[in-house]
This record gives sequence, structure tokens and C-alpha cells, in this order.
Amino acid sequence: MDRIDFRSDTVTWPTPNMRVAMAQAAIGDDVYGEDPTVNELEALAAAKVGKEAGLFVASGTMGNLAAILTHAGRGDEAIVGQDSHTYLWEAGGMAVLGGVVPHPLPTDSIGRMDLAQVEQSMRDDDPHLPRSRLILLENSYGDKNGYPIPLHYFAATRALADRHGLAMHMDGARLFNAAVALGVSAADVAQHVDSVSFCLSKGLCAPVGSVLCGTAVFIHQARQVRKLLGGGMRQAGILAAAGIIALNEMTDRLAEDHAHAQQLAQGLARIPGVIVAPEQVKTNIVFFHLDDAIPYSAAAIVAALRQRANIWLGDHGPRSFRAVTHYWIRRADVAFFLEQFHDVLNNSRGEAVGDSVDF
Ligand code: TLP
Repeated sequence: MDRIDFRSDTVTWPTPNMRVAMAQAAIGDDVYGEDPTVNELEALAAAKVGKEAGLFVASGTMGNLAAILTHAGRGDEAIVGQDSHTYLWEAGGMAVLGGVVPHPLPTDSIGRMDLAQVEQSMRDDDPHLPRSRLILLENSYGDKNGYPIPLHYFAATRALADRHGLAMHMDGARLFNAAVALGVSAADVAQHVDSVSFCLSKGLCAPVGSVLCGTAVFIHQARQVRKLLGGGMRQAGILAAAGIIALNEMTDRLAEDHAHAQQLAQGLARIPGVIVAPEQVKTNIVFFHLDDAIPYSAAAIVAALRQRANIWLGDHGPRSFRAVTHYWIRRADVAFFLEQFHDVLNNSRGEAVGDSVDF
């Protein structure tokens, strides 16, 4: 890459092996079901996450939306974490396009809704009320440092969902990060949910796409929803070819990204003026904040880093940042970032540039 870009793992460029596979991909018209490379990717993805079938979609947002619209209809209610991606960062798609009523609940420090509260949220059979239909989950949980939520939580949620006849969908945008951090397979992480979507285009480095997986019947229905959403692609094998490399070559190495995120969090913890919780960092996302001693806004610091060192960092509100590690960020890049960030903060306090913190 041409810069050190911590804004997201979505910024990753495809690997050289992906470029070759894309150039050589066998293709056909996928809306007719005739693209052999898409078919191969869908089967591979389903096998990896332990489901019967898969559907290649344009994005994580489309995967979640297709799942929600397949599980639920107008006037149905989806119970969802109030800081989850499906609720907060997908433009309200479930309500706008599906008439599905979101029922947001608070989450704890690692992204779990309280199951007693979930149970209390179930609607009675009453003509005044929406119908409880779906529980939306996320793993790893993006807004909580990408925390990998332990599997027993999903087992308990499954029992609750079964008691009330609800379906469960998991936004597994970073499913493989969760699996690697938990030391289990992606199929284990997804075992309790009816459907799961995961992204090829984040830490796995493919340029485009996600795969939605579930039973064969569910995916058959979701395929029609994908068409309705304008997501039926044609010679998509060129994209799917990169997805196959992503699944075959890029999942196990995610541990490296997690180590770099830990290196980053621990380094930040040594910089005066920074608030960060390294013990909360288990995958590739680090949220951190400025304390009151720093007179500059997060946006000003982001701009300074970009200008002086071609380091791109995301500000997350006036005093906060998010850094995401990925394939294109090496250990030395993290050390360089820590030095630069330390210098910028020192300058912001009007002190001499310090060399007392060793990264
Ligand atoms: N997340 C993006 C932004 O939208 C915030 C990022 O940079 O992290 N689920 C989760 C948990 C996600 O983090 C994302 C993307 C999605 C779904 C949506 O994926 P895309 O961007 O492919 O629609």
C-alpha cells in the first residue's frame, strides 16, 4: 500500500495471489447460476462456516440486509444491540427497505445484550404490537474493540430464541477474527445461528464482497432478496476468485493482526494523555481517547499525522480514535505510528519532542 492506513481493514488491497486469480478466473453469468468461480466460493464459504449453502453478495451491509429481509417481513421486530453495525451503520436499511422494526437494546463492555432484557422484550400476541421475529447478533463486536464474544453466550441466546420461536442472524463481518481469537473454527462461532454473513473484503483482503450462509432453503429465498436489492451480479467470478484466496490463504494469519493491535494498545498505554484499555483488545480493533490534558481535537491530530507521516487514522468523535490493524500494517509500522503519535501529542502540549518512551 502507498500509506500506513489504520482507518479500517476495509482499506486493504488485494494480495498478489488474488490479482493473479482474478485475472485467470473462469466466469459465467451468476444470475443464471452459471459462474463456476462464484459457485465454488459459495460452496467453500458454506463449508467453512458449517452451513448448507452460501450466497455471494456485494457487501457486508447487503449480506445483513438480505438476511433480515429473508427472516422477517413488514411489522416484524428485530432485537438488536444499540451500537451494533446492523442497527447503527447500515442506514436503517431494515426499516427503510423491509419495514422491519428494530428493537435496540444496550450492550455490555464486550457487546452482549442482557438476555433477561431480551426475554422481556418479547411481544405478546396482541394486534397493537409488532411481532417479535429475529435476534441480530455480531461477532466480533466492532464497537467494543472488535471483541470476540465467547460461544456460550450464543448457546444461551439460541435457547431463548427457541423458547419464543425467533430466528437468529449473526453479522460476522469479522467472523474469522473472532474464530482465531477464540481458538475455535468459524463453524463453531456460527453454530448457534440460523444465518451468518461474513466479509471477504476486510481483514481477508479481497477487494469486494461478503458471503451470506444458512440452510439451502434460506439461501434460495435470500437469492431472490438479493435480486430485489439490485445485487444480482453477472461475471462476478472475477471478484469471487479473490474471495476463494481470502478463505484459503488469509484466515489463519489474522493472529498477526491481533498481535499488532495488542502492540499498538500497549504502546498507546505508555503515552501520557492517552486513555486505552489493552486488556479489552483481543482482535484487530483499538479504540482510544484523549484525556483533558491534550488541548487538540482528535480531528487536528488525525490531520497532523497525515501531513507529517502519511499515517491515516480515524477520528471517532471529538476526543476519540479507532485504529484497525490488517495485512498491510507491519510491526515496524505500528512502532513508527506510536513514535509519531507521541510526538504529535507532545507538540500539542507545547513541550519538547520527547524520546523517553521506547516503542
Ligand atoms: N464496517 C466499516 C464501517 O461501516 C464502520 C468499518 O470500517 O469497520 N458489519 C460490521 C461489524 C462492519 O464493521 C461492517 C463494515 C459491516 C458489517 C458492513 O460491511 P460493508 O462495508 O461491506 O457493507
